[in-house]
Amino acid sequence: MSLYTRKLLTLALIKEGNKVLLGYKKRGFGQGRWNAFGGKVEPGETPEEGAIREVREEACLEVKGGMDKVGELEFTFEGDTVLMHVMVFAARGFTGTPTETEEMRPQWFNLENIPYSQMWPDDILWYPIFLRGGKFRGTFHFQGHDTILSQNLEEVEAFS
Ligand code: 6OG
Repeated sequence: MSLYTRKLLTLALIKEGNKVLLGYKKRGFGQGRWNAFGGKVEPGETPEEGAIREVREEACLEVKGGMDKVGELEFTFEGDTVLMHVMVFAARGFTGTPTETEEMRPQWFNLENIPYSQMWPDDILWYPIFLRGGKFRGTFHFQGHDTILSQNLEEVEAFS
């Protein structure tokens, strides 16, 4: 029996050529950090549908051609019974121009210039796997929002 309450969330990665699109989170969880787009999966939608909706709501882009699942992450925080189960997707394509919303300020970053010091501390560990086309599964246990107390990260061939 798990003592954790699981919450299903998404993270949508948008890469084009040698750039990735990140959003500066203006409010809510992870405020003040650059992150991919995402949020809670709503009742009646699949995680992929949720990720596509979040890209629309937070970056004003329309995903085209669907998304590939590239990662599964689980986050827990010392003293907190919530387990965040984050499904990570990569858009196959998109249309539109990234536009600032109430929640996010989107900006393209060159792959050599990803602002890891202003991102969640787990990102620097798994982005390299994603950027070379790999898939990954990871668990991270945090103290506060800045310190990873324990972690496990593996590259996987596929998700079962
Ligand atoms: P809203 O509360 O905005 O959804 N998220 C994380 N992303 C990264 N890269 N690292 C973490 O390490 C994260 N924890 C949560 C999932 C929160 C958004 O933040 C992501 C969601 O996309 C702890 O609805």
